[in-house]
Amino acid sequence: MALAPDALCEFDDHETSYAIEPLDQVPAEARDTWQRIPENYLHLPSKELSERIPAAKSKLGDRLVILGHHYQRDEIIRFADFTGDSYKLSKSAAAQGSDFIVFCGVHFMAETADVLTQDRQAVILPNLTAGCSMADMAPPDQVRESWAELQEVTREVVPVTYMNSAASLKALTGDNGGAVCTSSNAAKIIRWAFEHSERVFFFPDQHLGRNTALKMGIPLDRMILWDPRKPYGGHAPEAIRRSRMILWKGHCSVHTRFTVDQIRKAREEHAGIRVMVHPECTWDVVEASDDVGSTEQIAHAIEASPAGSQWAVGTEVNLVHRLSQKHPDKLIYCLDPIVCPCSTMYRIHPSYLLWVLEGLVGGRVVNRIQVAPEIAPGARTALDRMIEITEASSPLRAAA
Ligand code: CIZ
Repeated sequence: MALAPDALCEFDDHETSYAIEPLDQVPAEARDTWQRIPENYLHLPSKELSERIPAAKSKLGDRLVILGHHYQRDEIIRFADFTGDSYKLSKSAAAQGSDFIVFCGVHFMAETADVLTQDRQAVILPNLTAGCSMADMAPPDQVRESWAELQEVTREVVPVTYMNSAASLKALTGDNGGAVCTSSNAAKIIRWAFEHSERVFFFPDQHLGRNTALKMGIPLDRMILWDPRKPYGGHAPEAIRRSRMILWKGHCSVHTRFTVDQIRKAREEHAGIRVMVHPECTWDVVEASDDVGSTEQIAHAIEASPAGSQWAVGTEVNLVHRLSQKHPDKLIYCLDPIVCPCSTMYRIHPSYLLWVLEGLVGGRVVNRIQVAPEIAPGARTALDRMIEITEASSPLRAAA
C-alpha cells in the first residue's frame, strides 16, 4: 500500500501529538513524490539537523532570511525569522533586503515573494514539490479559456484570484483590472471589485468566495459555480448575466474535511467552547461556527482570549497544535480528530532546509523560484492592488 506523507502523523483526539520522522524513515513510496535530494541528507538524526541548520544560518548572517508559513511544522517554524499567513509573509518578503529568501511554504508563496522582491534577491523553496492541490485545480490554460468565454457573454466582470494560485493567473488578474486576495482580506478585495463591476470571477477556491460574498449580503441564487470542464462553465448566457459571483470549482482538501457534526460534538463535550473555522471550509460549517478567520486571525483571536477559554479550531493542524502548546492555560484543539497536516506543506522537511542552506554556504543557489519576466509585471500589478486596497482600509490607517 502506498503511504501518503500524512500517514506519518499519530493523532490522539484532543491530545494532538505527532512524531516527525527522520527523512530516511519516511516511507519510500511517500518520498518518491518529493524532490530528490543528495543521499547524505536523508539519514540525518534530528539532533544533527538542529545543530547544522543554525550553524548554516549564522554563517549566512543577514544575507539570509527564512520565512515560515503558519502551516509549517514546528521543526521548521523554530528556524524561521518571520512567521505568518501569506499576506503577512508577502509583505515581509517585500521588506527584506537580504540576498537569499528561503520560503518555507509552497510554490505559489515563493512565486509571490519573487515578484515582490528585487531581481538581485534569490527566493528559494526548499522542496520544489511543495505545492497546493487547490491552486492546481485552476490550471492556467483552463482559467484563460474560461475568462475568454466569460468575455464573450459579458464585459461587466472583474477577476479576483486567491493568493493560492499560479503567478500566471495573478498576471491574468492584474492585466484585466483585478486583484489578488488572501483569506484575511478577501472581504475588502471583493468589496473593491464590486465598486468596479457588477460581477466578480473568483478563483480557485469556491468556498472562500462563497463565504465572503454571503457575508456581504450577496444571495446564493446570484452565485454560480463555474465548472471549467463544461462549455461556459455549465451555464446559459442569461444565468451568467444574472450572476454577481462566479465561483471557480476548486477547494482545499484539508478545510473541506471539517463538518457540522464535529462542531455539534465539540459543543456537547465542552460547554461554552468557541468554534472558529477558516473561510476555506464549506458554508454550512462556517454558518455553524462562532467565528471565521484566516490563520493570522485565528491566532490573534486565541491570543486575545482570557485564560481558561476553550477553542475548537477548523484549520491546518500544525498551527492548531502550536497554538495549544503556546497557550497551556486554554483548551485548544483541532475540530477534526483525525485530520492530518496539509500533505504538500509537509514536504518542507528539515533535511530539505539544511540542504538548501548548506548549498548557499557553499556558494550554490539551489531551488531558486523565478517568475518569467513576461508574467511578473501583471502579477505585480495584482499584488500591489491587493496591498494598496488592504492597507488603505486598515483600521490603523483610518485612525491616523
Ligand atoms: O493566506 C494564507 O496564508 C493561507 C493560505 C491561509 C491563511 O489563512 O493564512
